[in-house]
Amino acid sequence: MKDIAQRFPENPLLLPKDLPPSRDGLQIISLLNPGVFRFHDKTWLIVRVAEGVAQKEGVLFFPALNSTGNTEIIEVPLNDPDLIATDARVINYNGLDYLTTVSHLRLLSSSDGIHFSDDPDYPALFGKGYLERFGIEDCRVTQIDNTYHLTYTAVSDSGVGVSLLTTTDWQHFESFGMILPPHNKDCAIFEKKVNDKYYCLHRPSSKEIGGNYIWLAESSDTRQWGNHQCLIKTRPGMWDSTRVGAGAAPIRTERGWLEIYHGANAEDQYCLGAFLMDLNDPSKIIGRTKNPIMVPTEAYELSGFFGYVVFTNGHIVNGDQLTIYYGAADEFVCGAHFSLQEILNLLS
Ligand code: MAN
Repeated sequence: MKDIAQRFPENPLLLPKDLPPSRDGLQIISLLNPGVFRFHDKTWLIVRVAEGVAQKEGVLFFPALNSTGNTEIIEVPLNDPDLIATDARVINYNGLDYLTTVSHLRLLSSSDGIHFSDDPDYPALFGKGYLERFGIEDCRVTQIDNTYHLTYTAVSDSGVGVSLLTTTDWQHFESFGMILPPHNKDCAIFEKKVNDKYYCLHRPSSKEIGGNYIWLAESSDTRQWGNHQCLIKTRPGMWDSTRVGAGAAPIRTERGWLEIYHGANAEDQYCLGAFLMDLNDPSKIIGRTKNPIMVPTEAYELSGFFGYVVFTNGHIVNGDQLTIYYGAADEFVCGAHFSLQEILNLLS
């Protein structure tokens, strides 16, 4: 299927081999799903680094942080009847869920938005405490005045939730703990208040009644969220039939708040679409794209750690040009340009 993304010819911008692992005994399996922001006249990525353990025949190794914050390596024979390992991303052992990789977040910067490098002055962020035992993932960055708000997925055996950090200098961080408890992820805070209230999009999930839908919430301080409303649902028979989740902070346009979101179908194929919220009342949806604006088509999107995936949670806006950074095949970091006008014209 043809889409309207203009992919960078330099893609993939980052591959797992481009960075060193955080410690001996681990290997980087994927670099993916970066949050994006401008700081000191540069474009920065806060990249999810997913690390795993080199596998040996007949045995499955997987990492988890222990109570002191160090990585522990768990070993299970592949023929163990209590092991279910059919998804590259998650396993179930003895009735409990684990991840095959543990993620942390690394800061990389670039003057041209294409070539990114790390800087020892800006250290990586690792999961802390029992709610981040299986790592931290998929950080969205929202700048409100001089403060950057980081909403990220905190993963542990207690569940998957959204936690908040703030910073002004990217060297010192203040933690506000888990702001949206399990099961919840894909939280993007709006960059401007609407009618004197902060807003965020988030994605709770329900296994019984309900589904994987995008919700809206309000707050007076970005920490305590209330008045939750269900905004965007999955659409049966379409590319976003099984799950939908917000990308980065909504983009303020003349016509409304434009949100780029991901949608997946029953085959776990991830595409991108867009919807538009009313400028003065974001709970009113005034348009949604019928077809995806981006579909996995390139080799680096079709095969990798988890193929047929394009997933974004970070972008830069410059006039009509929207530059998204995205995770391709859950393994690589890539970039693509869009015209905002072209996306707005596809809403119905
Ligand atoms: C899903 C996938 C994984 C991720 C877990 C926990 O299984 O998105 O990549 O690690 O959720 O968030």
